Amino acid sequence: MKFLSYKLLVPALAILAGSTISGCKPGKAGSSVDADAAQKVYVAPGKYDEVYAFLSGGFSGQVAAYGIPSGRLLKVIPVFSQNAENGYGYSEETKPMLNTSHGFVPWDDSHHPELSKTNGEDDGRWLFINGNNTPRIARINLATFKTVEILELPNIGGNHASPFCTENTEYVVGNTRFSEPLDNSNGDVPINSYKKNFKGAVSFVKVDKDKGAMNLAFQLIVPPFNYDLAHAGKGPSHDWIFFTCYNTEQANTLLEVNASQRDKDFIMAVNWKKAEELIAAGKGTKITAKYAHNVYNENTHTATSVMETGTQTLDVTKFPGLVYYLPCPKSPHGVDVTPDGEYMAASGKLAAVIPVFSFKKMLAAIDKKQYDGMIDGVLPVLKYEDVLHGEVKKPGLGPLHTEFDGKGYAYTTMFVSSEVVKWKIDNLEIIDRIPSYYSPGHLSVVGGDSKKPFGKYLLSLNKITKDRYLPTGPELAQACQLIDITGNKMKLLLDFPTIGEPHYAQMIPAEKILKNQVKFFKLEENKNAYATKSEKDTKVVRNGNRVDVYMTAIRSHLAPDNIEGIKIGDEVYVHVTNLEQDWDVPHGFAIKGANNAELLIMPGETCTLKWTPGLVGIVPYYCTDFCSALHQEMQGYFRVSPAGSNVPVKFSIGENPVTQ
Ligand SMILES: [Cu+2]
Repeated sequence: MKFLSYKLLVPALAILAGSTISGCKPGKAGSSVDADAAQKVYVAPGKYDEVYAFLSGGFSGQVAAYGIPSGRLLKVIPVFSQNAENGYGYSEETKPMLNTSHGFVPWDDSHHPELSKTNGEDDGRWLFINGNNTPRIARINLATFKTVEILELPNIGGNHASPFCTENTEYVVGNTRFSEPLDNSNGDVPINSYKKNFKGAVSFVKVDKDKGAMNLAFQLIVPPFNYDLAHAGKGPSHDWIFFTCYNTEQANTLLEVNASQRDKDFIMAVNWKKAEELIAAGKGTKITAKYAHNVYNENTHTATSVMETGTQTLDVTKFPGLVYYLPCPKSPHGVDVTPDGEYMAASGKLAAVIPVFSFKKMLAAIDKKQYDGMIDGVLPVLKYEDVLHGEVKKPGLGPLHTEFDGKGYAYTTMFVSSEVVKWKIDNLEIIDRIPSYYSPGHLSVVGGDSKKPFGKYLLSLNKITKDRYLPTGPELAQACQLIDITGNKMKLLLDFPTIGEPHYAQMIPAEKILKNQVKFFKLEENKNAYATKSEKDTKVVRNGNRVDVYMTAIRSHLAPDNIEGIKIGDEVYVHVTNLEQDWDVPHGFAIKGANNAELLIMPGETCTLKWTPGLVGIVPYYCTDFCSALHQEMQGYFRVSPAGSNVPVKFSIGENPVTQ
């Protein structure tokens, strides 16, 4: 690193950073709301919202579902973090979901929700989301709003460019933010040997078209840049997927400065169809790799975790025609493909323009083989002018991410100048700009990354909310702003706070989700190994110091409700089956002093709480979910005796005690 350049750059970056907080703060924050805004977001009591918004929780590791336009929080869906609200990651059935090659990882960072697509349109079946820290991709079933699969990705660090899906969800991808030595190589190398020993890896995860089941089909080994975001082509560009690359300088320290040296970084265009053909033709190299594959079975209501041992790879330097690089102004964040699949808008967060690339021109440039150089001597870099559709001039400061409304317009967030800018795709003219409070990262238009955007609403996902809400100590809620994009001018409708960081969101018309909703789990289909399908089958079974309690819950009692013969030193597994067969009747379960957690059990489901009693005495347990008028009566007692005591196992409810 040249120290001189560092000194020169720092003041410029400081100015950019400073302007985030004060310089570009739009004045009179609340004044730009139209008189009819309240009417446009008012959803009358008892009425449904028009749109679902799925927001990542960022550092909370979760996803939250909101109703739009009201901004009402509908549900937090636990994914990569244990969740006290429903016992996800605490119950014996769900603990395996958080297993990784590093062991149990109970808290991650979730960034990009991605709806599954059919023919380039959101189909409302699944929502994918990336675990950023310990690299993983999760799949949520939108019929149950439960996380049903988590696949770890080997060979990468920071699964940021993920999980973007191809036009028919053939694949979801994950690309590395932190290039690192491959898992099967000796990673005990000097960090400053970065250029020699570090690699990038792009994961292609195959998605079963009917069941949604994921498996790691192959990885492309690519140069050790930092990869930020991606989007797949559609229509004419169906076979391609595009990734933004920054730190093409390949710096390993002080990236703030050292990764901003070059005037242009790259968009990496990958011909995934060709990669798929090469793998099918046996051209892949199998390498060892350890990664967890966790599946939640919706019949057993139980997750299992399997450790995979290898993956197929293709070294892109050995297969001409797999990847091409498009020069792109400084440190691009988003790369977003227009609904017709013809243009790719990139957003260089340190760039003064928004470059828009032409897919047609890209193919022509590839045909002509007039390159602007090679990476690693073999990977072609195309000429900027040859592939450019044009530049959106003076869009604002810090363009980050673009989505589309299907009417020929694009919307881009400006992080530094805190605004959303609307521009026209064909002539690249700026049509409108609206302040955002403050520092928006991603934005989301309903269906805005699909082939047929629904449009109507735009969410600006904001990092800083100083002065927008009542103060809550040092930590303030991050937030969304809902913007009406039906007219020529954008109109601010609503602010609402979110869980964690609303890093990115996807929005979909509610009808596409509503039609598949599961209202309860059928008891007769419950295949949980410890399910108890009627009260007469409840029991307590001792096997050495393991005690299994087969319990049922129904309004308004737990059966059995008197249990004796538990001893200090026992490991007690309480398997609670909720016998209800109706919508919206969960039961809860809690034991005094249980160190693990509590449970929340859906109708027809079985959940297990592991409890290690610590004190001799009487220990109450009860239902924690207010289920009925006599919810407060829904309780029971354990009797805990000293280790080695002779108190027999005995369990009962009501007038008909049963003993074993
Ligand atoms: Cu209850």
